[in-house]
Amino acid sequence: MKAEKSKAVQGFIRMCDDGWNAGWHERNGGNLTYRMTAEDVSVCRDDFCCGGEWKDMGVTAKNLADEFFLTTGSGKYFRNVKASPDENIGIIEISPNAEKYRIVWGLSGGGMPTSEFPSHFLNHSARLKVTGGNSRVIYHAHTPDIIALTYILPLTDKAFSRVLWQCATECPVVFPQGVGVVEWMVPGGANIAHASMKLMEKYEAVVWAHHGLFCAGADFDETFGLMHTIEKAAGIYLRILSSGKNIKQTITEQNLCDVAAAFGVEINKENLN
Ligand code: 2HA
Ligand code: ZN
Repeated sequence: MKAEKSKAVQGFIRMCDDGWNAGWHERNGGNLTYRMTAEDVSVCRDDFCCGGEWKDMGVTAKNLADEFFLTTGSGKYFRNVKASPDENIGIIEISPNAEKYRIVWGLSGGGMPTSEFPSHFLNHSARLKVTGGNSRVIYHAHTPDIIALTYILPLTDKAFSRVLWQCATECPVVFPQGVGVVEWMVPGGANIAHASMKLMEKYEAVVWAHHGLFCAGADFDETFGLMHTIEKAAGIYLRILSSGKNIKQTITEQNLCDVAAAFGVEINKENLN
């Protein structure tokens, strides 16, 4: 089968387009990766080209040896993915020692995997470990309302988790662990990748101060939905602040615990008082 027609690639393209339409991907902002299943790979394999050069990733994680990833391209625009998938996204194979990758499909015309691949790679490694292999998607977007909050809230997991949980009743159910926060760092390298990985061992969502948000999930729906839910909560908080009124009532800590219990999830008490 043509890789482009496969369910995995079609789902990936749709998510890129949804992110673009949501307004989270100005210019070449943001990136998406998906760890393919054995079935996804076998469906696409006839269309793979081999003999591509192995290149260093600058990070390693043994539990991702020999995996295949769909990835957006470095410097590529989400806006263009739907019109020309083959140029803007690709499939890469990880080497047996998990230190290198090579392109097996797409990224035509000399493209490379996303500049944030080190962060995606280590985040996948952490999520794979804590979910027993269930987690497959890592998504980074430049979500404006979350970015705005990183200028006015303390850059702590607790401050962000509480504000976001209290902005919509569904929030504690959708991300009961809360969110992690990475202080401002230079993007694109191993340092920010390691800082994110540490938090991804605990959280499905990590805020990068003054930059954006990383979300992880089992599939495209869940991961896009998480990004959407968190960004929407941040937007609600900004509306509250910009109303110029004082907060008269909110979802209390007891309410947060009650809704979590009712929906059978365990809220992370570390992010409560
Ligand atoms: O330009 O989002 O973090 C891609 C990015 C870098
Ligand atoms: Zn970014």
